[in-house]
Amino acid sequence: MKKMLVTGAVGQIGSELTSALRQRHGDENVVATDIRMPTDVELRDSGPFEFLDVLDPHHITRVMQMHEIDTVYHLAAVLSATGESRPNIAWQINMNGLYNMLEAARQYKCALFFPSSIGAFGPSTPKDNTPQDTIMRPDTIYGVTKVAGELICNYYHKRFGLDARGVRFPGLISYVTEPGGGTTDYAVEIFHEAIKHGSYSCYLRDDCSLDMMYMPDAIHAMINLMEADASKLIHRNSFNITAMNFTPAILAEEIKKHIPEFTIEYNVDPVRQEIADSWPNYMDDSAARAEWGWKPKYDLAAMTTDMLEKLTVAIEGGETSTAKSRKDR
Ligand code: AKB
Repeated sequence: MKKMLVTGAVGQIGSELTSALRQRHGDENVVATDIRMPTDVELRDSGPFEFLDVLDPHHITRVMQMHEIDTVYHLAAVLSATGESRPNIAWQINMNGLYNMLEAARQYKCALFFPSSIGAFGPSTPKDNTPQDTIMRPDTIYGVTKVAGELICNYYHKRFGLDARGVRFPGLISYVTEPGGGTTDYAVEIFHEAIKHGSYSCYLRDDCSLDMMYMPDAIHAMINLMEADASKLIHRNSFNITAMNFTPAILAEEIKKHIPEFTIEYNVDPVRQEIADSWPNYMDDSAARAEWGWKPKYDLAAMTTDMLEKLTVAIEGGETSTAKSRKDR
């Protein structure tokens, strides 16, 4: 039986991944870790939880040894907008944290999942249909840590035979846990504001095109990639994956199909706009489709319908979105 460890388990991806892995592999076989205590009782009580700082290598190895871990999903990271306001912290957590996890994974012969991002690309990357293998010269600290992360994961695979795999995530949309500190967060905030107030003030330009994905597809992507036949993988770190592509104006039109009175205005934040402008309009994810069968289920229409339905229930029920949506599964 596999024993898994998730870092950043209280975060946007980690909370849903932990729950999905526990359903698949058994509650006791998935160790959730974070520097924050989960407020979601189910996440905290359904399986093992450890306080773990990814900057503490000794504690990491103790936890890995104690739980006999063989697979690590390393999700603890600082996102793009927070990274620009605190570059030093972004470097510490995103680079030193990854290095500590790779070293522990090497020592205990674990497989490791690393989430890269569209942020690994930069202004000189081809913007449309961005190829799998292309120019990667990001000009944000977040992007620098993502490119370096991809390279060091590949290095550990080549040099030490470590089974490191990863994807380049686009913006992720979820009704369970809200993101924090990202450039693509508007695509989640807009749903909360549409339901609560019928209007949204967007910090990106109306025509700013970015790749996006609904969280259930992101969870499947991580699990499927880690379970994929290694002999079929030509690439490892990291695969372009996308599910849909839209601008704030297009998303607002889609929401209006469900909430006709919804209005949007634009109050552009120059820092986040500059970050978004340096990222691809849309990526080519054919390598992921060919090498491990990547295929998303949710397009813009399906995601919007599901998101509005689930989030409305959670908000009207007066529960946190996290607690409510977990019960609904
Ligand atoms: C961010 O906006 O920083 C993240 C990402 C695209 O990596 N959501």
